[in-house]
Amino acid sequence: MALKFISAEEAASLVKDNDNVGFSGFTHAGCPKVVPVAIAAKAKEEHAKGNPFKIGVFTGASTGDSIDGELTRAKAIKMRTPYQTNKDMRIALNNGEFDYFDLHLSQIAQEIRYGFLGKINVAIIEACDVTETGEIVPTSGVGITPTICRLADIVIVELNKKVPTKLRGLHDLYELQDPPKRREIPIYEVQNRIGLEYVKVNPSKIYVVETDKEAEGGGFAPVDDLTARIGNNVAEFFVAELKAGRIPAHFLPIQSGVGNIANAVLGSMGNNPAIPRFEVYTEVIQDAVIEMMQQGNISFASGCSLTVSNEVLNKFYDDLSFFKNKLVLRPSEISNNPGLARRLGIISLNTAIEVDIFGNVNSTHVNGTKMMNGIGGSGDFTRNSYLSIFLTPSVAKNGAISCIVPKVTHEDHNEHSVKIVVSEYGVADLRGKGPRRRAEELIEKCAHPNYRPLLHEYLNLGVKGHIPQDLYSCFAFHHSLAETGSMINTDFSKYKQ
Ligand code: 0RQ
Repeated sequence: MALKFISAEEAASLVKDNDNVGFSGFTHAGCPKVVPVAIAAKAKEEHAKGNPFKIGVFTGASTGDSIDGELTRAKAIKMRTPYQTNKDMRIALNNGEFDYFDLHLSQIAQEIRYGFLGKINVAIIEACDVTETGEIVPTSGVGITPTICRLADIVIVELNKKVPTKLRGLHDLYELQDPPKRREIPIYEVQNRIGLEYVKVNPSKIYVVETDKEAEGGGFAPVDDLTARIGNNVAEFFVAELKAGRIPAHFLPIQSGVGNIANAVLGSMGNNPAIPRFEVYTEVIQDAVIEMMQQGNISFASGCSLTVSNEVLNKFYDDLSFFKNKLVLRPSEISNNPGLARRLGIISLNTAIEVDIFGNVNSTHVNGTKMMNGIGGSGDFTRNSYLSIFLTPSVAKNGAISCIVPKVTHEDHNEHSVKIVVSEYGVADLRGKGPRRRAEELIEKCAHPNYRPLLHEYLNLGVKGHIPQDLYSCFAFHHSLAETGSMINTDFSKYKQ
């Protein structure tokens, strides 16, 4: 069957008010770039005519500005799930302009299949190849592509000519069956392949829009003193764990979160000669992973996306023959699968907004109210990893905020799942310790020295019980920040004792 080629505007006209639209990709990687912009323009036109036009936006994770930024600014969103990092979208969702449903990234595809989130009407997929038989080869990110392609009535393929068709073979696309028919996922080693190189859909529902848009990868900040100190602390911790036999000599697969700190930690691991070559089983493959594969420090990487700068992406495309048997891209329900995290013995590395002295972590909400990005994959991995590690600078906003607090204002990962916390000052090992010993460890090893006396004062307020949490003053740090502009002015004597 001949494929139907249409313009981006014609594709946008296939999307109706109130539709639920699923987008390919994960972070900016693999996301469509021209059809969402055309949908945003259509929304503005409809609004100018006084007509309603808002869609549900379903993705693998965050996206590029062409989706989250453009659709937010066009006021074209009724509901968004599951993760975002866009500045305009963050402001809009915190203003309550649309419903934002944040959930673990491993779960989004199955929650769509279970029918919990409504019907997906249209799927918009960036591809490097599409055939008349309905084989669609994604680009640099997968996300929920197999599920939305299967369930949508219409599949709009953005065929991006900038991405080489020889990418075919990089992906391993596999969709889980739903209970009661689900079987185990036959991945026993990081490099195992279990699915297809493409998504297969009925060609009659495919429309193709040709594009040649560049990827939207912004790049990473160079490693600075702070991120280097955190990275070195992690690397030295790993060396000690190897020596103690708690990490096997051949090491275990690493999951590493997104951002500059995670990128710097991987770099420190690569620079430490006592850490052996290791594998990566993660969701986002960042610049450092690609560089370390070229240097031979990482032997294999499995992820959901190549969340790399454009410069690194182009190098990757140029050197595909080197990477093709060392890297695989999977859907998010496989890359983030809790069962696989347990089976493979993943070591998880994620960044926190704040950590409390008893070991609970806030990854999402500043002051318990303002959404930053979302939980992403941090919960998928933390709860199920061999060893869960959180990274955080000791302070934020030039020291006005301590990232180690008496009580987190929002709890994403609790004391039962968090094993290790690392700041630029050191490594707090929470394993096998009760609440009071955990608190002492976190204060002495991770808190900024300026905040240690205040945190000890809180711990020693004299509260009885297993966790000495003072319900009157547990948010005194945050009150002080709101009232004086800094947590350092906290005065516990103001509260009922
Ligand atoms: O503010 O942007 O104004 O400078 O928060 O903080 O230190 O630059 O760290 O970019 O790695 O983000 C948790 C948000 C950290 C991220 C979070 C302010 C700080 C700065 C950013 P500015 P940093 P990062 C894999 C795993 C959840 C999802 C996840 C995240 C800004 O890592 O979204 O882990 N994690 N996914 O100044 C007020 C505090 C603060 C604070 C930092 N205590 N109070 N502001 N900031 N601490 C990825 C995927 O799932 C796809």
